[in-house]
Amino acid sequence: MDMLKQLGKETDLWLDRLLPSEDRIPETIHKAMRYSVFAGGKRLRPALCVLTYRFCGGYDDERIFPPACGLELIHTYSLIHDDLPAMDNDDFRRGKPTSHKVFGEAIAILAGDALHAYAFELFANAGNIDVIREVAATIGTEGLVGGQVVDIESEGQTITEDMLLFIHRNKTAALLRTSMRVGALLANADEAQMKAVTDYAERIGLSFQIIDDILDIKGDQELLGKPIGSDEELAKATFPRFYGLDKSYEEASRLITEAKDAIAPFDGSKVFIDLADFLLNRAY
Ligand code: GRG
Repeated sequence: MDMLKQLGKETDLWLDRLLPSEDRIPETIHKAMRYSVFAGGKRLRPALCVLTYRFCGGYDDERIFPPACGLELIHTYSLIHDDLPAMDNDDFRRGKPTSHKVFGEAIAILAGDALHAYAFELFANAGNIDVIREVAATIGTEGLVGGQVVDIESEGQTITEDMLLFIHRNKTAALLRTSMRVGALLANADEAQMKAVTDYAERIGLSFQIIDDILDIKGDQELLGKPIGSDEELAKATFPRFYGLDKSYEEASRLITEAKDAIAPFDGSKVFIDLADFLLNRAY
């Protein structure tokens, strides 16, 4: 999608500007941080943040790109830790060997920790305490960490629909939702905008993880930049495992329709409608 690619390029320029350079001491950790951040990725979270900021009336790139990059740093941190031997034990991510394969486990863990810490510096510099509170809550036990714990504990177990929804909402949808809400908060969105943005984000967020599950079964490894079939190997709690492939896609599609309906009445919503359609039918 052209719009996503363009925003991705702008985000990369900002990330390069913001991250410590590789020759700063200790070089290893700065190399490891940059390695994973610049390994690729769609830059969806910063794009959602910037687009929402503009949708809600914001116009200052200098104000929105640093916290938007902070969201990408949190996301990259979660991927590094997710791939560790103690978690999903994956060797490839974004088309390259994972951080622990290149730098060893200790540096990979620390690279995640350092990205986490630096992201909060960027959020703090945005000068809005609600942003800091919201991102912190999204990462903790009521967000990514909580979702990841249930995800790990449910491996090989009989799953219920409630568990499945809990995992997907917390592990994936929460950060997408917060990415949009950070953009809205920094543009001083009104209540109606905030509600529309939140309703839209929750639905595309859940649908995004359903499509991720489907792609892990029938996606193209080259395009995805990682081997497929790992969910099956670890007997993960996924939508296709619970509902089958066809019903999973139907559910993702239903959520995308609801997301579009939530935002459609607002001026400037076309970009989000196109994005929702792209996310439903994405191949990577
Ligand atoms: C507290 C941040 C934090 C981490 C600890 C490891 C962990 C808890 C949570 C894992 C969360 C996780 C990896 C969720 C998967 C989300 C997902 C669908 C990732 C793929 O996102 P894309 O497709 O990836 O946007 P790219 O590479 O394009 O950025």
